[in-house]
Amino acid sequence: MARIAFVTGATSGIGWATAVELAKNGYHIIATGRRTERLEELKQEITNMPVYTLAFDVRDKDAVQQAVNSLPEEWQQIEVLINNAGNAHGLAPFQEGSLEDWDAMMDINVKGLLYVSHAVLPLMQKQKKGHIINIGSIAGKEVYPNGNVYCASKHAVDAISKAMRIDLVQEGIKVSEVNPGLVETEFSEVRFKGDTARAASVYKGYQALQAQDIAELISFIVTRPAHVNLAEVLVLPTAQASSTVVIKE
Ligand code: NDP
Ligand code: 8X3
Repeated sequence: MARIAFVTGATSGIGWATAVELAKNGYHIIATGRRTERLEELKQEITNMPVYTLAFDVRDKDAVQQAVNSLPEEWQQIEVLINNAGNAHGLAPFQEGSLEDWDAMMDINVKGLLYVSHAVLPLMQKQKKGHIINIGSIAGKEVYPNGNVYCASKHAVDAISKAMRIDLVQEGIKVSEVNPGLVETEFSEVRFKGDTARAASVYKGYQALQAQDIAELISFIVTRPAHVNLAEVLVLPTAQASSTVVIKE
């Protein structure tokens, strides 16, 4: 029977690399995100396994449910859910924070993850098995200057992951949390609202993690034997020791 992985935020960065890597490991891929042209490009790139695309905004709970309901029968037995869609919006002191940015981070990183999980879970419950991987962050373990609401959103992902693991263990569903440090993706371009020079400076002077590093880690986690759950992993570039300690040339 086909092994199916549902990946949110598959249009770039960690999600894209994870979709490609899981396909290499024999998974049929449900790739999701808002940018339909990117979803088409991903479909072209993954030639070894079937890919089904769903375009929706994770903030829209009705759209999330409709997208999952629209899956053809042969795509409904989802074994792996990668809750990856998310971003930071802004990097400002709390007292200068933008309500729009705060809404975006809480709505996407926290509520979006809840909506997708809520929609996909019944499909796993029917099978009495499944594996949910939530992409948290070092920002869910520490708070750093100006990180305030992004850190809060990732602390929420940390709490939700622990809570899911406790409640879903009786359903035979594994829950894992992957918490990366600095990964060079479109993340900083989004955080700095298209300021590419500022975004590039985040990754200068040291070797940042690449999306592929996280994809390989996720692939390792989902391919462990049935009795093994890698519950939580913190993965950092070698030059990074904490949110605020990064050794740059
Ligand atoms: P990218 O910006 O490259 O990718 C973000 C992905 O999230 C895109 O595919 C985007 O798709 C999707 N997304 C964003 N908003 C929405 C939305 N409203 N609805 C649906 N999809 C959405 O960043 P990364 O790959 O780095 O980020 C992936 C995850 O990793 C995030 O949760 C991030 O917080 C986390 N992370 C990143 C780190 C880093 O340093 N890069 C470190 C630690 C954690 P689209 O725009 O097409 O909708
Ligand atoms: C992304 C890493 O350090 O920008 O979660 O918060 S960081």
